[in-house]
Amino acid sequence: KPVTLERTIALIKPDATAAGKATEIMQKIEERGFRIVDKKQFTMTMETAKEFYRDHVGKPFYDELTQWMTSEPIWALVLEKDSAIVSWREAMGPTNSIKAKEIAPDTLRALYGTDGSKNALHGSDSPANAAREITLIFGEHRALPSNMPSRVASLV
Ligand code: DGI
Repeated sequence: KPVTLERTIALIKPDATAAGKATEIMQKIEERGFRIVDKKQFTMTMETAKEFYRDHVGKPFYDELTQWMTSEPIWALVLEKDSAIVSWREAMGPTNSIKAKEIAPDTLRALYGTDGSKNALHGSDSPANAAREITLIFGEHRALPSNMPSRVASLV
């Protein structure tokens, strides 16, 4: 089956960032075959958090999630790899870090996550959301892999 070079976004959330784990996590990301195309540490504004998590408006955990994600510095990374979107979600493991520790102990949420809501890492869940999230945090120029014709054309 042919593979496609993709980009996705990873966020190292407040729990893992405050615990001083960002550098170690970036090493593990590279060990797992991802190229870190760009990275930055910043504190997310509530305006950005509301756009980032717009698919979750109205869910019971939405207010707690957006408050937490804007409360402390985080890291954002643009990751590139063949099938990066699915591959990064597999590397993170289950959403609930307690469950991850039980059923997928070698995943990054098992290793670095706190609980069912504070789970150390974010990864985009679809190509459309990967492009939307990268554009929101880094700008449109980071959204597409460097080998894509549309990007090459835009640089001519
Ligand atoms: O794509 P994921 O991050 O794995 O999960 P998601 O997009 O469904 O949810 C976004 C984040 O919201 C997730 O990383 C942690 C939090 N969350 C998701 N489901 C629940 C939750 N938090 C609580 N407290 N309870 C939930 O059921």
